[in-house]
Amino acid sequence: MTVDTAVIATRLSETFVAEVTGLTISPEITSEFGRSIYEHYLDHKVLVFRRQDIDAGAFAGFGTIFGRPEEHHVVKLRHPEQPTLTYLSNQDELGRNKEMKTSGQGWHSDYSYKLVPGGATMLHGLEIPVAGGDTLFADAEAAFAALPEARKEFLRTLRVRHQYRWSPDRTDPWARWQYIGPEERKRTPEITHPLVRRHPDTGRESLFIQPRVIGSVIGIAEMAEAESTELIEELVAHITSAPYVYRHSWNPLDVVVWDNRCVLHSATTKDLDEKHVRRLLRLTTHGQPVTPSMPKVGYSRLSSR
Ligand SMILES: O=C(O)CCC(=O)C(=O)O
Ligand SMILES: [Fe+2]
Repeated sequence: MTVDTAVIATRLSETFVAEVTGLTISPEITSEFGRSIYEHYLDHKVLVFRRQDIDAGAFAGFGTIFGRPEEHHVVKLRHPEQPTLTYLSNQDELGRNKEMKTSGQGWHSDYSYKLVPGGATMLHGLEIPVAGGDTLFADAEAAFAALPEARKEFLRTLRVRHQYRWSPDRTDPWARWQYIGPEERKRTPEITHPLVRRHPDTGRESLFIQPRVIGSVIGIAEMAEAESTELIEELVAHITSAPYVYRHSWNPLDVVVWDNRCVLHSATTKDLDEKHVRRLLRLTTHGQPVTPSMPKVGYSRLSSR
Protein backbone atom coordinates (compact mmCIF):
# COMPACT_ATOMS: atom_id res chain seq x y z
CA MET A 1 0.00 0.00 0.00
CA THR A 2 1.34 3.43 -0.88
CA VAL A 3 1.92 5.89 1.93
CA ASP A 4 0.68 9.32 1.08
CA THR A 5 0.44 11.95 3.74
CA ALA A 6 -1.26 14.58 1.57
CA VAL A 7 -4.43 12.64 0.85
CA ILE A 8 -5.98 10.66 3.70
CA ALA A 9 -7.96 7.53 2.82
CA THR A 10 -9.69 5.39 5.43
CA ARG A 11 -10.70 1.82 4.62
CA LEU A 12 -14.46 1.16 4.83
CA SER A 13 -14.52 -2.54 4.04
CA GLU A 14 -12.30 -5.58 4.62
CA THR A 15 -10.62 -5.84 1.22
CA PHE A 16 -11.47 -2.57 -0.60
CA VAL A 17 -13.27 0.81 -0.51
CA ALA A 18 -11.91 3.88 1.26
CA GLU A 19 -13.28 7.26 2.22
CA VAL A 20 -11.05 10.20 1.33
CA THR A 21 -11.40 12.97 3.88
CA GLY A 22 -10.31 16.57 4.16
CA LEU A 23 -10.62 17.71 0.59
CA THR A 24 -13.17 19.50 -1.56
CA ILE A 25 -12.91 18.75 -5.24
CA SER A 26 -11.63 21.67 -7.33
CA PRO A 27 -9.39 22.24 -10.37
CA GLU A 28 -6.47 22.89 -7.97
CA ILE A 29 -7.04 19.64 -6.03
CA THR A 30 -7.32 17.79 -9.34
CA SER A 31 -3.99 19.05 -10.63
CA GLU A 32 -2.09 19.04 -7.35
CA PHE A 33 -3.29 15.76 -5.81
CA GLY A 34 -4.51 13.90 -8.89
CA ARG A 35 -1.61 11.45 -8.85
CA SER A 36 -1.99 10.51 -5.17
CA ILE A 37 -5.76 10.23 -5.52
CA TYR A 38 -5.15 7.85 -8.43
CA GLU A 39 -2.76 5.81 -6.26
CA HIS A 40 -5.45 5.49 -3.59
CA TYR A 41 -7.91 4.50 -6.29
CA LEU A 42 -5.57 1.66 -7.32
CA ASP A 43 -5.14 0.58 -3.71
CA HIS A 44 -8.79 0.73 -2.63
CA LYS A 45 -10.68 0.25 -5.96
CA VAL A 46 -13.64 2.35 -4.74
CA LEU A 47 -13.22 5.85 -3.30
CA VAL A 48 -15.87 7.85 -1.44
CA PHE A 49 -15.71 11.66 -1.07
CA ARG A 50 -18.42 13.13 1.18
CA ARG A 51 -20.12 16.53 1.08
CA GLN A 52 -18.82 17.68 -2.30
CA ASP A 53 -20.78 20.86 -3.00
CA ILE A 54 -19.23 21.35 -6.43
CA ASP A 55 -20.44 22.28 -9.90
CA ALA A 56 -20.54 20.06 -12.96
CA GLY A 57 -17.33 21.57 -14.34
CA ALA A 58 -15.29 20.67 -11.24
CA PHE A 59 -16.79 17.16 -11.25
CA ALA A 60 -15.97 16.68 -14.96
CA GLY A 61 -12.42 17.93 -14.40
CA PHE A 62 -11.93 15.61 -11.41
CA GLY A 63 -12.90 12.66 -13.63
CA THR A 64 -9.78 13.15 -15.75
CA ILE A 65 -7.72 11.78 -12.83
CA PHE A 66 -9.18 8.34 -13.53
CA GLY A 67 -8.65 8.17 -17.28
CA ARG A 68 -9.91 9.74 -20.47
CA PRO A 69 -13.59 10.66 -19.95
CA GLU A 70 -16.04 9.18 -22.45
CA GLU A 71 -18.81 11.16 -24.10
CA HIS A 72 -22.09 9.26 -23.95
CA HIS A 73 -23.16 7.97 -27.37
CA VAL A 74 -26.77 9.06 -26.67
CA VAL A 75 -26.45 12.81 -27.20
CA LYS A 76 -29.69 13.74 -25.45
CA LEU A 77 -28.47 12.10 -22.24
CA ARG A 78 -25.45 14.40 -22.07
CA HIS A 79 -25.18 17.31 -19.68
CA PRO A 80 -25.88 20.52 -21.66
CA GLU A 81 -22.48 22.07 -20.87
CA GLN A 82 -20.31 19.09 -20.00
CA PRO A 83 -20.50 16.44 -22.76
CA THR A 84 -18.66 13.86 -20.65
CA LEU A 85 -21.39 13.93 -18.00
CA THR A 86 -24.82 12.29 -18.05
CA TYR A 87 -27.65 12.24 -15.56
CA LEU A 88 -28.75 9.09 -13.83
CA SER A 89 -32.28 9.56 -12.58
CA ASN A 90 -35.39 7.70 -11.53
CA GLN A 91 -37.52 10.55 -12.91
CA ASP A 92 -38.85 11.09 -16.44
CA GLU A 93 -36.28 13.47 -17.79
CA LEU A 94 -33.62 13.90 -20.40
CA GLY A 95 -35.09 11.31 -22.70
CA ARG A 96 -34.69 8.51 -20.21
CA ASN A 97 -37.20 5.79 -20.87
CA LYS A 98 -38.75 3.65 -18.17
CA GLU A 99 -36.27 0.85 -18.63
CA MET A 100 -33.24 3.06 -18.22
CA LYS A 101 -34.34 4.22 -14.79
CA THR A 102 -33.23 0.93 -13.31
CA SER A 103 -30.58 0.00 -15.85
CA GLY A 104 -27.82 -0.27 -13.23
CA GLN A 105 -29.74 -2.93 -11.28
CA GLY A 106 -27.98 -6.29 -11.21
CA TRP A 107 -24.27 -7.06 -10.87
CA HIS A 108 -22.09 -5.81 -13.72
CA SER A 109 -18.92 -4.05 -14.79
CA ASP A 110 -19.65 -1.07 -17.04
CA TYR A 111 -19.40 -1.71 -20.79
CA SER A 112 -18.00 -5.23 -20.36
CA TYR A 113 -19.67 -6.08 -23.69
CA LYS A 114 -17.35 -3.67 -25.54
CA LEU A 115 -13.98 -4.67 -26.97
CA VAL A 116 -12.49 -2.03 -24.71
CA PRO A 117 -14.67 -2.06 -21.58
CA GLY A 118 -15.04 0.77 -19.07
CA GLY A 119 -12.31 2.17 -16.85
CA ALA A 120 -13.66 4.22 -13.96
CA THR A 121 -17.24 5.25 -13.25
CA MET A 122 -17.83 8.26 -11.03
CA LEU A 123 -21.17 9.42 -9.59
CA HIS A 124 -22.17 12.62 -7.77
CA GLY A 125 -25.33 12.36 -5.67
CA LEU A 126 -27.41 15.45 -6.45
CA GLU A 127 -30.75 14.33 -5.01
CA ILE A 128 -30.79 11.30 -2.77
CA PRO A 129 -33.83 9.63 -1.18
CA VAL A 130 -33.87 9.34 2.61
CA ALA A 131 -33.89 5.56 2.26
CA GLY A 132 -33.23 3.16 -0.61
CA GLY A 133 -31.20 3.47 -3.78
CA ASP A 134 -27.92 2.18 -2.32
CA THR A 135 -25.16 1.04 -4.65
CA LEU A 136 -23.47 -2.31 -4.05
CA PHE A 137 -19.85 -3.09 -4.89
CA ALA A 138 -18.04 -6.44 -5.04
CA ASP A 139 -14.27 -6.98 -5.04
CA ALA A 140 -13.63 -9.36 -7.95
CA GLU A 141 -9.89 -9.29 -7.24
CA ALA A 142 -10.07 -10.43 -3.60
CA ALA A 143 -12.61 -13.06 -4.65
CA PHE A 144 -10.15 -14.47 -7.21
CA ALA A 145 -7.21 -14.34 -4.80
CA ALA A 146 -9.14 -16.48 -2.30
CA LEU A 147 -9.59 -19.40 -4.72
CA PRO A 148 -7.43 -22.55 -4.52
CA GLU A 149 -4.43 -22.47 -6.86
CA ALA A 150 -5.67 -25.36 -9.03
CA ARG A 151 -8.99 -23.60 -9.54
CA LYS A 152 -7.19 -20.39 -10.53
CA GLU A 153 -5.14 -22.31 -13.08
CA PHE A 154 -8.27 -23.76 -14.66
CA LEU A 155 -10.13 -20.43 -14.74
CA ARG A 156 -7.15 -18.71 -16.37
CA THR A 157 -7.65 -20.89 -19.44
CA LEU A 158 -11.24 -19.71 -20.08
CA ARG A 159 -12.82 -16.96 -22.16
CA VAL A 160 -16.27 -15.44 -21.83
CA ARG A 161 -18.67 -14.53 -24.63
CA HIS A 162 -20.29 -11.12 -24.20
CA GLN A 163 -22.91 -9.25 -26.19
CA TYR A 164 -24.72 -6.04 -25.42
CA ARG A 165 -28.08 -6.73 -23.80
CA TRP A 166 -27.90 -10.39 -24.65
CA SER A 167 -30.37 -12.60 -22.84
CA PRO A 168 -31.10 -16.32 -22.93
CA ASP A 169 -34.85 -15.64 -22.67
CA ARG A 170 -36.24 -12.63 -24.50
CA THR A 171 -39.61 -12.96 -22.81
CA ASP A 172 -37.99 -12.40 -19.44
CA PRO A 173 -39.07 -8.91 -18.27
CA TRP A 174 -35.40 -8.34 -17.40
CA ALA A 175 -34.29 -9.19 -20.93
CA ARG A 176 -33.09 -5.90 -22.23
CA TRP A 177 -32.53 -7.32 -25.70
CA GLN A 178 -36.12 -6.42 -26.57
CA TYR A 179 -35.33 -2.71 -26.21
CA ILE A 180 -32.78 -2.58 -29.01
CA GLY A 181 -33.46 -2.87 -32.72
CA PRO A 182 -31.71 -4.88 -35.47
CA GLU A 183 -29.36 -2.01 -36.36
CA GLU A 184 -28.16 -1.65 -32.78
CA ARG A 185 -27.68 -5.40 -32.59
CA LYS A 186 -25.46 -5.26 -35.67
CA ARG A 187 -23.37 -2.55 -34.08
CA THR A 188 -22.89 -4.58 -30.90
CA PRO A 189 -21.54 -7.93 -32.09
CA GLU A 190 -20.52 -10.76 -29.86
CA ILE A 191 -17.01 -10.43 -28.42
CA THR A 192 -14.94 -12.50 -26.02
CA HIS A 193 -12.82 -11.50 -23.06
CA PRO A 194 -10.61 -13.57 -20.76
CA LEU A 195 -12.42 -14.77 -17.64
CA VAL A 196 -9.41 -13.86 -15.54
CA ARG A 197 -7.99 -10.46 -16.38
CA ARG A 198 -4.89 -8.66 -15.25
CA HIS A 199 -5.26 -5.08 -14.12
CA PRO A 200 -3.39 -2.83 -16.56
CA ASP A 201 -1.88 -0.70 -13.78
CA THR A 202 -1.40 -3.01 -10.81
CA GLY A 203 -0.90 -6.33 -12.58
CA ARG A 204 -3.29 -8.00 -10.14
CA GLU A 205 -5.73 -10.63 -11.42
CA SER A 206 -9.49 -10.54 -11.05
CA LEU A 207 -12.57 -12.43 -12.21
CA PHE A 208 -14.23 -10.70 -15.16
CA ILE A 209 -17.67 -12.32 -15.06
CA GLN A 210 -21.21 -11.28 -14.25
CA PRO A 211 -24.72 -12.75 -14.34
CA ARG A 212 -25.93 -13.71 -17.80
CA VAL A 213 -29.18 -11.76 -18.12
CA ILE A 214 -28.13 -8.54 -16.49
CA GLY A 215 -24.51 -8.60 -17.49
CA SER A 216 -24.82 -9.26 -21.22
CA VAL A 217 -22.92 -12.55 -20.84
CA ILE A 218 -23.73 -15.34 -23.29
CA GLY A 219 -21.55 -17.94 -21.63
CA ILE A 220 -18.10 -19.47 -21.36
CA ALA A 221 -16.57 -20.00 -24.81
CA GLU A 222 -16.30 -23.61 -25.96
CA MET A 223 -18.16 -25.00 -22.96
CA ALA A 224 -21.51 -26.81 -22.91
CA GLU A 225 -24.30 -24.46 -21.91
CA ALA A 226 -25.33 -26.24 -18.71
CA GLU A 227 -21.74 -26.45 -17.46
CA SER A 228 -21.09 -22.84 -18.43
CA THR A 229 -24.22 -21.57 -16.68
CA GLU A 230 -23.35 -23.51 -13.55
CA LEU A 231 -19.81 -22.14 -13.51
CA ILE A 232 -20.98 -18.54 -14.06
CA GLU A 233 -23.55 -18.83 -11.28
CA GLU A 234 -20.97 -20.33 -8.94
CA LEU A 235 -18.42 -17.58 -9.64
CA VAL A 236 -20.94 -14.74 -9.40
CA ALA A 237 -22.24 -16.14 -6.10
CA HIS A 238 -18.65 -16.26 -4.82
CA ILE A 239 -17.72 -12.71 -5.90
CA THR A 240 -20.94 -11.26 -4.51
CA SER A 241 -20.81 -13.14 -1.21
CA ALA A 242 -20.63 -11.15 2.01
CA PRO A 243 -16.82 -10.97 2.50
CA TYR A 244 -16.36 -9.15 -0.83
CA VAL A 245 -19.38 -6.83 -0.85
CA TYR A 246 -19.67 -3.22 0.26
CA ARG A 247 -23.00 -1.35 0.34
CA HIS A 248 -22.83 2.38 -0.21
CA SER A 249 -25.75 4.27 1.35
CA TRP A 250 -25.80 7.61 -0.38
CA ASN A 251 -25.89 10.98 1.27
CA PRO A 252 -26.54 14.09 -0.82
CA LEU A 253 -23.33 15.40 -2.44
CA ASP A 254 -21.36 12.15 -2.11
CA VAL A 255 -18.93 11.49 -4.92
CA VAL A 256 -18.10 7.80 -5.46
CA VAL A 257 -15.65 6.48 -8.04
CA TRP A 258 -14.98 2.82 -8.77
CA ASP A 259 -12.63 0.78 -10.91
CA ASN A 260 -14.59 -1.37 -13.36
CA ARG A 261 -11.38 -3.23 -14.14
CA CYS A 262 -11.55 -5.15 -10.84
CA VAL A 263 -14.91 -4.38 -9.19
CA LEU A 264 -18.53 -5.31 -9.94
CA HIS A 265 -21.40 -3.05 -8.91
CA SER A 266 -25.18 -3.03 -8.77
CA ALA A 267 -27.81 -0.38 -8.26
CA THR A 268 -30.73 -1.22 -5.96
CA THR A 269 -33.20 1.12 -7.61
CA LYS A 270 -35.73 -1.40 -8.92
CA ASP A 271 -38.03 -1.06 -5.92
CA LEU A 272 -37.43 2.62 -5.29
CA ASP A 273 -40.70 4.53 -5.55
CA GLU A 274 -40.61 7.36 -8.09
CA LYS A 275 -41.81 9.84 -5.51
CA HIS A 276 -38.42 9.41 -3.85
CA VAL A 277 -36.26 11.37 -6.24
CA ARG A 278 -32.80 9.99 -7.00
CA ARG A 279 -30.59 11.98 -9.36
CA LEU A 280 -26.88 11.63 -9.84
CA LEU A 281 -24.34 12.97 -12.29
CA ARG A 282 -22.28 10.30 -13.99
CA LEU A 283 -18.92 10.19 -15.73
CA THR A 284 -17.12 7.18 -17.16
CA THR A 285 -13.58 6.88 -18.49
CA HIS A 286 -12.18 4.75 -21.29
CA GLY A 287 -10.67 1.52 -20.05
CA GLN A 288 -8.04 -0.65 -21.72
CA PRO A 289 -8.32 -3.87 -23.71
CA VAL A 290 -8.79 -6.79 -21.34
CA THR A 291 -5.46 -8.51 -20.90
CA PRO A 292 -5.38 -12.16 -19.93
CA SER A 293 -3.33 -13.59 -17.17
CA MET A 294 0.15 -13.44 -18.67
CA PRO A 295 3.39 -13.28 -16.71
CA LYS A 296 3.69 -10.21 -14.54
CA VAL A 297 5.86 -8.03 -16.74
CA GLY A 298 5.51 -4.51 -17.97
CA TYR A 299 3.01 -3.16 -15.44
CA SER A 300 3.52 0.38 -14.30
CA ARG A 301 2.68 -0.34 -10.70
CA LEU A 302 2.96 -3.87 -9.42
CA SER A 303 1.62 -4.28 -5.95
CA SER A 304 3.59 -6.11 -3.32
CA ARG A 305 0.38 -7.39 -1.74
O1 LIG B 1 -27.44 3.92 -9.81
C1 LIG B 1 -26.55 3.25 -9.30
O2 LIG B 1 -26.48 3.03 -8.08
C2 LIG B 1 -25.46 2.64 -10.16
C3 LIG B 1 -25.75 2.82 -11.60
C4 LIG B 1 -24.74 2.16 -12.51
O3 LIG B 1 -24.69 0.97 -12.65
C5 LIG B 1 -23.78 3.00 -13.25
O4 LIG B 1 -23.84 4.23 -13.13
O5 LIG B 1 -22.94 2.44 -13.95
FE1 LIG C 1 -23.11 0.41 -14.04
